[in-house]
Amino acid sequence: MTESTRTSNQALFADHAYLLDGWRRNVLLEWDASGTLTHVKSAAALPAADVPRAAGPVLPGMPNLHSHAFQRAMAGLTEYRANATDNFWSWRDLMYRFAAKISPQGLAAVAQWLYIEMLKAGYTSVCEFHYVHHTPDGSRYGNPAELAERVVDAAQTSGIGMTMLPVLYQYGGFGARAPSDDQRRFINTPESLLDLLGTLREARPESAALRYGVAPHSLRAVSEPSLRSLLDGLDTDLPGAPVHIHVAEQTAEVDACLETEGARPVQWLLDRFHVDARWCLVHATHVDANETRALAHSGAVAGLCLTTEANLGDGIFPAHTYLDEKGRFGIGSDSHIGVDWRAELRLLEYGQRLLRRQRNVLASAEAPFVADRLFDAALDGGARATGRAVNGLQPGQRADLLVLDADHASIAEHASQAWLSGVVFCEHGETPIRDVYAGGVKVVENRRHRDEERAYAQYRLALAELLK
Ligand code: NGQ
Ligand code: ZN
Repeated sequence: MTESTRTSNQALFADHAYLLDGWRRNVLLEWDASGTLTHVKSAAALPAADVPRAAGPVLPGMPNLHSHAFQRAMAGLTEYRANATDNFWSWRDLMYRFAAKISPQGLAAVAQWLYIEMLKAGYTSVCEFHYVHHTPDGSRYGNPAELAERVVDAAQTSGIGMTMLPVLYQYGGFGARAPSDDQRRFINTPESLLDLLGTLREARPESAALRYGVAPHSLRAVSEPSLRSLLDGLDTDLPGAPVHIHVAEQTAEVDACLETEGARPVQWLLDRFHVDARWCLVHATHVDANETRALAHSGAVAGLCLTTEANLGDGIFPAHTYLDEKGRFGIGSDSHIGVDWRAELRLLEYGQRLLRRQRNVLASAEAPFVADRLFDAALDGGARATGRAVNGLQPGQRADLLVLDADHASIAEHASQAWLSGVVFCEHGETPIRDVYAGGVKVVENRRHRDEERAYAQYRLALAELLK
């Protein structure tokens, strides 16, 4: 990112901004040349003429803690019944066929468009759970990090902050089953994956906008010893870096884990590894009461991907109990059937309402406005999962800012207390998010990203190629 693409002033004055303690008036936000907030002052004097004034109320940007970028290209293409019992596993077969076809250029174009969609929706960070590493026949590219580099470049060009998590996919199922042919683009050993990560870090060094971690794909795809050597290697190379894993998304994998390992997946992981705040357990859908409590107390983040979990028929995470136990969560768009944090939060609450036949289930005595409570929690948990400084409007965090349209029909004439409720629960036409800053750079203005025409044209070409 060159200096000339930055806004000339590294400051913004907001008549209203959502700080850690809620909506505040007359807030002056200032950041440094690297895009990190240096001052956040409420009840500030009206700004000097050279400080731009936000066009509406300012929210912090939301992290998206789970993405498989290539899957954006198949959104809407698996919504038909191909056999009598269509389920997660038959969807996975279709997804594998898609993954087999993606080229480096195609992946770059899909990721570029996806990250622009994310920014326009108010996601300013993404954790990319990246597992398509090799050529279609399973051999290495000349550069083993070829595909991961394309994804990192797409993030950097779009302006979104990224946590890149190269995935260790080693086995085809519990009990170290051999991988199938349609998994061959994914397969690594802990050593080859750490090598790939080393190559990637050299080519695309970490910065305030880019961090690395690892993702053992799932308990199905690694063994206890391979997970241990991956984590040992990570601790040598990048101590404390984020670790994300899919877990307990489907009842069939809970059953298989019980059968081969003698324990439920989340319990198994908590018993054998030091699962703490650096971990993100993606889905964690099927947890019993003990696991729910233990997961909440571990400090790990539950990575909830509500629209994908609904789309794939996964099940419903026990969010009410988990929040009662002070469990941490963040949200992800995962398969990108939709890219909108508002929809994820809404569905999180609606699943609980439908189950319990009550309203405002995920509110609490201290936080009666459910949208505010879920927004705060998803920001905090999401930020933690990124391992980056993106936790809200406070000094030391990134200048990731969303400017709302105060004239939007979902919030116009409402008191500020009801703004987040309108933003999350109402769906009336276009998004109420007007402008977006990522790391202090205004990347979306008046609902348009600076590169969207070019990126969309390339996305369509890539899609046409994939669907040929
Ligand atoms: C994935 N997606 O890695 O993209 C997985 C499917 C698997 C979700 N779990 C593959 N939603 O779990 O084996
Ligand atoms: Zn996933």
